Amino acid sequence: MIKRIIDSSELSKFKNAVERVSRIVITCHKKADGDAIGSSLALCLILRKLSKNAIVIIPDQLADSLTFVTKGIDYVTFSRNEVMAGNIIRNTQLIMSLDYNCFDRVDRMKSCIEQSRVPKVLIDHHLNPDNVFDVTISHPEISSTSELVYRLATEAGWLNCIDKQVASCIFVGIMTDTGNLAFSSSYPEVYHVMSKLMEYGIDKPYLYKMAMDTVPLNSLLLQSYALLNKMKIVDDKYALITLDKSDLEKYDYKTGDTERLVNKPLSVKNVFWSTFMREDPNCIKVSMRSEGTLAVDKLCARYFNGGGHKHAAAGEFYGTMQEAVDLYYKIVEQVNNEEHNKNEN
Ligand SMILES: [Mn+2]
Repeated sequence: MIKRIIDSSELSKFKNAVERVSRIVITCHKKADGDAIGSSLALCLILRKLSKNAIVIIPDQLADSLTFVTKGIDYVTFSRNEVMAGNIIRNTQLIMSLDYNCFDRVDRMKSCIEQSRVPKVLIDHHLNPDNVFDVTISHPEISSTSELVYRLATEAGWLNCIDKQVASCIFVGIMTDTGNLAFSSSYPEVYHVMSKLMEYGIDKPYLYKMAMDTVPLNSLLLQSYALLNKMKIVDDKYALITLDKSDLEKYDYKTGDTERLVNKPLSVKNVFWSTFMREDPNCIKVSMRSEGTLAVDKLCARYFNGGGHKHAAAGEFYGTMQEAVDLYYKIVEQVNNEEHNKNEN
């Protein structure tokens, strides 16, 4: 039995908001990951079963590696058709925000959404959601937004709207956000949810292969190059990988090609903090992963205008790669001091 977690007043506000409208726009964060696209499409399909005119609008181009999730499901990419997407947002009656906690995360779609006067619903598992939503279903303790959509459908009495396609989208979202149930974010109930999803006859080996174990050749080569030539292990405990513009060009980098690269150094014995810096067109993109007590969301918030989860976070740095690396070593010093103090106490 899966425990009910959604606050009953938020749940009834959510159901009322849905019942009152026919046109619904579902949005997720830029550079959608498996959870963002999986949860958004799953909820969209559920709402369509409820005879709603629902559509997913993602801020920017979906990574090639995730297009398998969208097979047979229509959605709109804002950056590819701003006029049409803008019109849909202007004409919708309800906007849902999935897998992000503030409108800064939707890129150029932000102003469109902010200008809209229709009710806004948040369904998310990131800490500290902005206080701008009419309905806030925020559960940082839940593994993924996809799991939250499953629970929401269950608690709203919409279980009959879940079919194999919906279950597959949710399954992919949970799988990608929990490292296939390996991370600390997968507590016992996630397994219950996964087993329920399997009852819909999903093709688990296929979804695993596509979501967790398929990369384009250039991505494999870029990541191999990064590990071989651009990774530094600091004090046997921390790892830093940097890729600058010329590295990315050499390997014909496309969005998604460095997916999960930041996790790889953690497989080295004793390494419990991994940082990856990538020179994007307008900033240095910073990703961090950790194990144990080190909270990288705090580091990303404090130093890199970012955030995320305790063990998986990201941010941005405005300056040169060298300046970002210099800042990294200052943070290392500070983390070292904190580790030292902890050991003394
Ligand atoms: Mn997520």
